[in-house]
Amino acid sequence: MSMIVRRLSRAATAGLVAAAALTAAAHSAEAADTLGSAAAGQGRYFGTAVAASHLGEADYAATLDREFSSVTPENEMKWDATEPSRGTFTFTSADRIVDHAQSQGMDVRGHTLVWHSQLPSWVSPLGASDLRTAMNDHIKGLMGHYKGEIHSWDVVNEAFQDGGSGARRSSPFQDKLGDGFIEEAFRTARAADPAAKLCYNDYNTDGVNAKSNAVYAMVKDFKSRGVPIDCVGFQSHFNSNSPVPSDYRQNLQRFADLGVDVQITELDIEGSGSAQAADYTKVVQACLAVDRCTGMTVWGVTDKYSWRSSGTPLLFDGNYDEKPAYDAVLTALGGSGDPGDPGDPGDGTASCTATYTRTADWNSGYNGQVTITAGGEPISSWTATVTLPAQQSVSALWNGTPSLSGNVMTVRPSWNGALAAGESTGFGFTVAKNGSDAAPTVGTCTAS
Ligand code: G2I
Repeated sequence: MSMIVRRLSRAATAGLVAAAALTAAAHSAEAADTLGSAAAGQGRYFGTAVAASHLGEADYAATLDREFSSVTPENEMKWDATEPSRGTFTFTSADRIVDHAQSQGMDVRGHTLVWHSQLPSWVSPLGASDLRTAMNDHIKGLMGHYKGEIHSWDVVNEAFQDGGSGARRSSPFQDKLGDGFIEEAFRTARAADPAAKLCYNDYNTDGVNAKSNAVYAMVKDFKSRGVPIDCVGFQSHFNSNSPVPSDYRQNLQRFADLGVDVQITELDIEGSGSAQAADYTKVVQACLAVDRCTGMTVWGVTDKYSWRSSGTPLLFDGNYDEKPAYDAVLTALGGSGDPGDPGDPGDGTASCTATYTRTADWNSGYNGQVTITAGGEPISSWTATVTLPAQQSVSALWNGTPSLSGNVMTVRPSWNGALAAGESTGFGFTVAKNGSDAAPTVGTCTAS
């Protein structure tokens, strides 16, 4: 019952999703200086893994919203998170991510439907026929809830063993259902959401080796027998023990030549500085060299939340500052790099800053001045907010048009809206202290 309610409410928001996507498209046409917009210029998406628990952190959300055009829930769509007891689906955390992504016009990758890891404890003891039913019900329940909202699903994850054998990995599915479980999962998935691209996803398959050969043989077989598979995901977790393979591009290309899309799904590269940047460049260039490489996803926004906590493998450091690897990726994607941060000259984005000073002071009052300075582009108007301490009140304001709501004063230009890039104007005001000498707070300046 609860699932039916969620499905209806998700369908009801579809119009909003379309509107958000349009907004994002308009943004990307203006500024090719973010990962998402630069990748869009190459006909690709640029995504990141996201954890619902970090969305409330302002810098995390700001970096995510500014830079990325696709998100993958890092853990929230896994079996243990979505069906902790049989037949009872919980989508709260996954919905948070999907709703956030849609509000920003981002696409969503689904990760993952059938995997030996992060399984709830009720799955493994099931007998073969029950397990088959449970697997198909899980796929239908999860894909049904997000029908039409996920661009690509990792239908089966990591079903092959590491090492030289090319054999399937032991798992409840493999051990009880045999090789056919993968095919069955893909057929069930196609029926559950015909619009989603259905992917097989794995690691250590990034170069040509015994494991990738085994996946290659499976995909070739699926294509020849009409088993519905649309893409192969290459996780691409790299470090000094597992460097970017020299035949990465060739490997992506041979899969693409089978008639599937390829995607880089969980990219991270341990290291720092120019060496890490050079490795990221190789990966991006490999994807761009393969027509059917439709997009890339890094496995997290910031080093501080990476699953590889000590490896600093991502594009933003713990302070959300762009690393050399970020600049390398942006450049490889054909983006403008520096100077191209928001507010830099030539970025096409109207911006401004507001700074406050007290210009006069006496026992019962003071005069304040807010200086408004345009960013790297000319602006036609600006808005700034000034929040006064509770006791204080404004008795006069000049060179601006105020509107008051409680103690928050929103100020727009009177005659001084249009500013050249870098040019300043300002407004002044007189405040009655009413016993409080505290300073007002000036909010973010917005420009158009
Ligand atoms: O291991 C890296 C990735 C390999 N490919 C499949 C991915 O799904 C996998 O992601 C990682 C997540 O990044 C981790 O965040 O999968 C791990 C589990 O296999 C995730 O770690 C788990 C911790 O082990 C749990 O202790 C924790 O409760 O994350 C959970 C949720 O925070």
